[in-house]
Amino acid sequence: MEAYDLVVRGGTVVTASDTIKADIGIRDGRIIAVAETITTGGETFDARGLLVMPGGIDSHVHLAQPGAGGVMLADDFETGTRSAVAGGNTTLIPFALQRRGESLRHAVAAYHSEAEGKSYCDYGFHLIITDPTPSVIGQELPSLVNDGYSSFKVFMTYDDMVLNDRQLLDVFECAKECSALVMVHCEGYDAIRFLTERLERAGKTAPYYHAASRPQVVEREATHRAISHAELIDVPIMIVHVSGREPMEQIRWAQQRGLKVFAETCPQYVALTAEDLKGLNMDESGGKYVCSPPPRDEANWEAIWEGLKGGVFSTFSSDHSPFMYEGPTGKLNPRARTSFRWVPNGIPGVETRLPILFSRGVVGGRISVNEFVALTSTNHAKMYGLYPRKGTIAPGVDADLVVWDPNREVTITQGLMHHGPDYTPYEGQKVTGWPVATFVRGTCVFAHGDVVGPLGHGGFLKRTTTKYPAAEWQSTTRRGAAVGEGEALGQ
Ligand code: DUC
Ligand code: ZN
Ligand code: ZN
Repeated sequence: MEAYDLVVRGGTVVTASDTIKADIGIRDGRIIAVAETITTGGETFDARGLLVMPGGIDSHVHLAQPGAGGVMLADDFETGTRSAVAGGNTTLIPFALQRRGESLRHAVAAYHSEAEGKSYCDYGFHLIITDPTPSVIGQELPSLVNDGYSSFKVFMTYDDMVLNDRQLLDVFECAKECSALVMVHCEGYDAIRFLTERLERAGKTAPYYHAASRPQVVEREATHRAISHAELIDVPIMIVHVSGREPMEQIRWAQQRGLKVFAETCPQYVALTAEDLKGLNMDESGGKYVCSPPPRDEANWEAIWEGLKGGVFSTFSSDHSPFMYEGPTGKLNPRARTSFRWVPNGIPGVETRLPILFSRGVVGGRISVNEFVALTSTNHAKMYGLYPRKGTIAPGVDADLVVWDPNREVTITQGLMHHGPDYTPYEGQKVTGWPVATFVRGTCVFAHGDVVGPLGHGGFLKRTTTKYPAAEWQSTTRRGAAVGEGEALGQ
């Protein structure tokens, strides 16, 4: 028997802390050796001139989820995970959405049957709590946390999902008792409704006004409210999809006070602007960019970079929430043409997350390649109970790797994508840095532009609760090695 099933040879191995030249020996889906030179071995993957990093972990994706008004997402587990591995990801954490009146167990079972046998990469589930009844809070949540669903998301807006302050506090208290992590969508429901109605009365119904109906002040207020509730209960929270300076500054303020407040941001907040929502000429093509919170402007991109560099953000996720553009369930559906309020909220991005951060961040000189790994993989594993099995390169861990060409220049276009929707909001954007191959537990699932399967290779991940004490938690998830500390990579 060969000592290894596969050796990835000659690459530059990058983790959140180190950059070294090494070979990686893999057996039975796990990394067995990381050594200067491995001479024995079965199959070889030649990684000379390339980076070898822990596969991307995207902890914020929506797959096979019903949207408002019964509109379905354009990605199920097959197409969504196909797109994910083509973008260098090896683990996703999508959501199991509880519909009001439904038991959480029932929701979780339904998502398992959507995912089983239909995933190219590994996956866990966060729970979306829309109906925190006494039995959900008292029985279902604690037992589900125990079964490996150790994080839940709550919404401060959306008719069919919003929780009031009392409900938020109940969920926060439950999370504290079971050591779960609560993810919070921070936008104020009443303010959005008020602004939406005012815009509609003035005839301002084009997709562009989606951004005007959800200004940063609405996000800032809700962010502050969520932080206050978390402080009251003394529970860690994760503020998701932070879009600009105002909410970022609230989070930084909370962190400086020692509160256990973590934060996530996404590609749309460093690569799209509200101007994109104008479309070609204030037309419906602006709907392609409708997501919540909306993209802001270039000054706010700089604020997000400040937060990424300064450690305000632990994770960079896609918030992949794909809808078709054309067709009866798309962004252009007949109702959506009457007002921005009916345009399905969300954009695809699981395949372009790594290239956008690498290009604008690492190649752009804003973050180190080690920080890139921390923000796209390691910190997701740490925050959501998968570390060290996932999120790093070391003997004994799962052989989840992305082999990356740091110099490849690509123009993002729909024709390159492997996802379900009929467009990418990043069409025409030029990036430097692109995945060459993706390995999930030692199996090559993507190479040189093609998804090579096997479908069904991905399995469910039972996640633990995060046991780091707050201070250590913050210091281990805030950043990887800073620019200059790692190897320069000749860029
Ligand atoms: N919130 C999300 O987290 N994803 C998509 C849309 C939204 O509002
Ligand atoms: Zn959200
Ligand atoms: Zn989302």
